[in-house]
Amino acid sequence: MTYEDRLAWLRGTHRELIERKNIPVEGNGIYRRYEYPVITAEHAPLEWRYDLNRETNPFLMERFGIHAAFNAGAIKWNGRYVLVVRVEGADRKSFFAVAESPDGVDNFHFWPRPVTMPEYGEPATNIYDMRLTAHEDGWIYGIFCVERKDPAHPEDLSAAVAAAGIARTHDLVNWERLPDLVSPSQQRNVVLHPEFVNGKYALYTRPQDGFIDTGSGGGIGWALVDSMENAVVKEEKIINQRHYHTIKEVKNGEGPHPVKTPQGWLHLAHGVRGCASGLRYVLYMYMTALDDPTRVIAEPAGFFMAPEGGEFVGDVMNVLFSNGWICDPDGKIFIYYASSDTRLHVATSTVERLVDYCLHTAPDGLRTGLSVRTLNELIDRNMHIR
Ligand code: BGC
Ligand code: BMA
Repeated sequence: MTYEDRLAWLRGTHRELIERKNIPVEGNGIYRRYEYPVITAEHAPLEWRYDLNRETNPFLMERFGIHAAFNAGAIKWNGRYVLVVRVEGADRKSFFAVAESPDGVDNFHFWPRPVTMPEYGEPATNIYDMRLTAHEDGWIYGIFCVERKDPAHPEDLSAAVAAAGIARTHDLVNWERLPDLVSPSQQRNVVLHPEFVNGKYALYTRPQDGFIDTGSGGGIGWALVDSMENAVVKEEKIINQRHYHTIKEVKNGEGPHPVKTPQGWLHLAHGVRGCASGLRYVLYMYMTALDDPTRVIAEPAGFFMAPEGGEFVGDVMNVLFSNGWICDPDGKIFIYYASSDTRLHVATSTVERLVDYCLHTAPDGLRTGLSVRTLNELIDRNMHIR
C-alpha cells in the first residue's frame, strides 16, 4: 500500500467503527445488552497512535500503542452522554480521556486530547477507574485510584499502595487536583455521594489491608468528611458486607454513585470471588434507605451481570466492571460496563425495572437449602398459570 492508500484506509476504518450503529439484544427483561462495545482501543483518534508526518514516519507505523479503553466514569453533561474512560497504553499505564455520544449508545468519540491530571504528592505510577459526581455543592468531582510503588518494599517489584485521588472540575478539561483521601487503610473504589448528609460530604469507601487483599476490610464502607479540600476519613462504617460462598466472597466495591429513586438509593457494585481461573468480577445491585443511606433495604441474590461470550476474553479474563452509569430524567438508565479490562459496553434499562428487580428478587439465603426453597415457592406460584 502506498502512504496515501494506507492513510485513507486508516481513516476509513476508524470512521466506520465510530459510525457503526449498535443493535440492542433482547434478554432477561431486567436490562438489554448491545451487540457491539461502545468504546474500544481502536476508537482512539489516529492522531494519538500515529505520527502522521510522512517525513518522520514514511511507513505510517503506529508510534504509541493504545491497548485498551474500559472502566469509564459517566455523566450527562450539556445534554450529551460523557464518559471519562480509562485508556491504557501498550506500556500498561492508564490515563483518563473524555469521550461523548449524542444518545448514550452510538457514535462515542474521544475529545482531541487525553486529560492532563495534575499530580499530588509523590507522582502516581498509574491512575484509573474514575467515579464522577456532580455534587450539590456545584462542582463535578472525580475520585480515582492512584497507584504508587510501595516504598516499604523496594525489593518486591509488584508491591504497590492504592489511594483515592480527588480532583474537581467545571468543564472536564481543567481539573483542580485536591489532596488524596487520608484514610487509616489503603483505598480503592471510593465514590462521592451526590448530596450532603448532615451537612457533610459522604463517601463510599473500600478499606483494604493490602494492595490486592481487602483482608479484614469487610466490604463497602461509608464515611462522612467535613471537606473535600482536605478529606480525612475518621470513622468508617461497613454498609455492604462480603460473605462466604457468594459472588463477593473475596472483594466488593461501589460502582458509580447511587441513583435516587422514590423507593430508595439504587446501587451498582462489583463482587469478586476467587476460583481456579483467578479472580472473577461480576456486577450486583442493592438499595439503601432514603432517610438513612447506610441502611440496606434490598439486595437480590447473586450477580446482576456476569461476563458472556466475547466479554470473557481480554487482558484480564473473566471480569465485568462498572464505574459509570447515566440516568435520564425519563428514567432510562445507561449502564457503562467494561469486559475483561479491555473494552467498554452499554446495557440499558429503566429505574422502574431496576427497582423492581431489587425489591422482587429474593435475597441470598447464604445456603443451598434456602435457594431451593425460594425456587420451589416460585414454581408453586407458576403451577396455576397456563
Ligand atoms: C490494576 C487494576 C487492578 C488492581 C488490583 C492494578 O495494578 O491496574 O486494574 O484493579 O491492580 O488488581
Ligand atoms: C480492580 C479494579 C479494576 C479492574 C479489576 C480487574 O481491582 O480496580 O480496575 O477492572 O481490578 O482487573
